[in-house]
Amino acid sequence: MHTVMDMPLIALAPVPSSNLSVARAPRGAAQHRCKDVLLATAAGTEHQTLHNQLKAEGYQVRQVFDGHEALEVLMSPSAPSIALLDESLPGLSGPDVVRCIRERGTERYVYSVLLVAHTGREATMLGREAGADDCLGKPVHTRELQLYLHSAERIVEMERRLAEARDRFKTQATRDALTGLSNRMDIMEILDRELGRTEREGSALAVIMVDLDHFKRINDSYGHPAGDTVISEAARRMSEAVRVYDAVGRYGGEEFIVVLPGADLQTAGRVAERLRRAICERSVATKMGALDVSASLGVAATKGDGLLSAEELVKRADTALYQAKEEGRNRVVLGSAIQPPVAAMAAASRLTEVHAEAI
Ligand code: GH3
Ligand code: MG
Ligand code: MG
Repeated sequence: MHTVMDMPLIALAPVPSSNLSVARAPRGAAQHRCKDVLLATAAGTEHQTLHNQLKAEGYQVRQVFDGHEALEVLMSPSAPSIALLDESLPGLSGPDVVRCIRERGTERYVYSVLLVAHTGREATMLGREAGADDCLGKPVHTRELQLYLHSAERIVEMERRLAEARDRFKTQATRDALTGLSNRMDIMEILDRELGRTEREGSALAVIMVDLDHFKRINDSYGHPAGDTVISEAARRMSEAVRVYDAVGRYGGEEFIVVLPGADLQTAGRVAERLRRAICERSVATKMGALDVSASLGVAATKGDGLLSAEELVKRADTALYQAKEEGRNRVVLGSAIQPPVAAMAAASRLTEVHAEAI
């Protein structure tokens, strides 16, 4: 149990009644968050006193004595969210450090307070012009510092919550809730982006459309929840079977689309066969028992010559998929083999041979 004498002096400083609400510590997550602050002062100034005050306030202090070092810390991904910067730092001045981080942009917002010799209008305006959030007069007054830090924490906490909400909305807008894969809009955006790159670089790109076979029967016989389990497991198996730079998305229902940057038709055909096997090689464990599942896949590719749009590529892959269904399901059909039926058969048998040795 602490006695009044054990408490840091900082907590005993008088608070003007009009400032009471400002002085209150921020509520909620901010209180549990690791409090991290950058203290950048010239060596020999009141740095030790400030350091001690910040420690007493519960901050983890990163201390530097040079403007360039301060900039380096603030530009790093693990930068503290609050920075106290002396206006006259060696190397790079406090205002210059702030100007740099505002111009370059930091991963997260850095609330910056300049420690200034004169708090007159001129100095404050210069600080704000550089992008500082506040200016604090030297020598730093204990209680004043405490109040500035609380303001900083409120802003930092608000920014953290906004970033969290933005990430949550982004996930909801781009992910499919059942499988965690990219949703249709997101995978089509990925395809568009990759197609653009393909055309710039003159490289190949392939698309595979995947549709689970007789899926309605699974739903009808074992119920929708069991069907959901099968869809999720098929998604997981496909994700595991592709390279990190390939993208798998849920196109809708029990249909998926896979985007393979750099893959030509033959390569994509081999990947499709690997996916087919990954989906059907083991039954899927559901609450209704182990269920067998298979899929039909259609493949289309472009050489990066700009002749095919994303929609045309998908359409070609879809037509190939339709053909796979027609031919009896649980198989891969290559899109380019579609037009002349004889060539289609030749390609399909070629594919089976290639797979036997390559997969
Ligand atoms: P085919 O081999 O020709 O593809 O036959 P199919 O039965 O798979 O094709 P169809 O398109 O007739 O049926 C797809 C079924 O997928 C119908 C629909 O109820 C079901 N489905 C779509 N979305 C979901 C989902 O999110 N969960 C579950 N459990 N079923 C879904
Ligand atoms: Mg189906
Ligand atoms: Mg379908």
